[in-house]
Amino acid sequence: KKEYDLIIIGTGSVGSAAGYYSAKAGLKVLMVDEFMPPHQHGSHHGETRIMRQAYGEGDEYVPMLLQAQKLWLGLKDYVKHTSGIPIFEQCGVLNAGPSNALFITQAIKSANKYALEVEVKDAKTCKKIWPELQLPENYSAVYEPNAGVLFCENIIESYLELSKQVEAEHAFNCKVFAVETSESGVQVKTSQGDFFASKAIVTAGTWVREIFPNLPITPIRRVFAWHQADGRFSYLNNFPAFTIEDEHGEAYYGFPAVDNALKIGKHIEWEIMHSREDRVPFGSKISDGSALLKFLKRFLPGVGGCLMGKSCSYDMTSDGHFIIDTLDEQKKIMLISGLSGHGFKFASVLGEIGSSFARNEPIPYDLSFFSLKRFTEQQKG
Ligand code: PYC
Repeated sequence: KKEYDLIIIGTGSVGSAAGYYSAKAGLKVLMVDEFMPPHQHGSHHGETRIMRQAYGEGDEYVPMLLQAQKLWLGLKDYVKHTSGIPIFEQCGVLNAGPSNALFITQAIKSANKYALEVEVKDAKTCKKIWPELQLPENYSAVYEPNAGVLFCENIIESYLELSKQVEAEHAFNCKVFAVETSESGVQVKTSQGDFFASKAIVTAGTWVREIFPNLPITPIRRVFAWHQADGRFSYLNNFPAFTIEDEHGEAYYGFPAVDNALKIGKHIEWEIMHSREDRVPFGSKISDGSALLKFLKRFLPGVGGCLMGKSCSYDMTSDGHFIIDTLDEQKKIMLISGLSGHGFKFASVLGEIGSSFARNEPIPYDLSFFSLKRFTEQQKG
């Protein structure tokens, strides 16, 4: 019988961190993934992600974000002495939108509540600092100088390498069919046989409902693309990563150009995937390029043509907030999913939370906001 203290189902962003932190803390860990991580089948590919703390999605996230950034800096420092690959670039992040928009007002509120270092700027001031960016007069921006860009595949590779050093086991290209609890623990049925553990953490994203069909998580397809952009858009010219929400609530995000290519994407749009075949490549739909071009023409007119794009997927909840909760009465299975397209920046701290759960240690955050219960309460209400 193959027995562990902890089995992790889904070794992407959160799973790779959870595996490392748990094995480092002394647990016997098995990390499982259907593919060979890092890979392009979920939500963790595409080179870069934004790290920001003044959080337009709600101040409930900020205590976790503070710890996440500490962990990223720790990982960056550690990797500097080993593989040397980039982990985090502190290039600053600009969040912009109509001055009265919820995202901006919540970002400012969260910054005030947690005394985060931010600079609130009007459109005119932004134009002076970043003339490449055209913000309408009625827009405001929250600039976070300590925020920046995370290198997602590099991070997963680093966590995987570190997890091996602390003797976590890997079962990759291994499909999970079922996760069941019993008095003695958890049984995970897979294409490589059955595994047993005291606890399990489910960090599968897009297709998690193939294992737990009743979860309130919807897979949606999203796209992002790299466009031609010269040195004015480089972080070497002080050009930041950004999120911009327009007056219709449509949100876009982007990164400073690297090697004359600027990556942008349109955030949430409910392009629901009913099966894996629905995750068609970038360019398969007219809207893939047209939405991005419309955005660029209006806000970043100096950016040029599309060089390359990719599709990805979000594990969406109906309110766009994460699910961090236990799945069973015995509290042996923790679910960290429904990250709804804004989760990568939390991977480090969510991994640490998973590790605390696995070790029966107290979790130092109020996770009630992220409970599964909220969906049943919504239905009753
Ligand atoms: O949370 O900053 C973010 C983000 C960027 C793209 C998708 N989510």
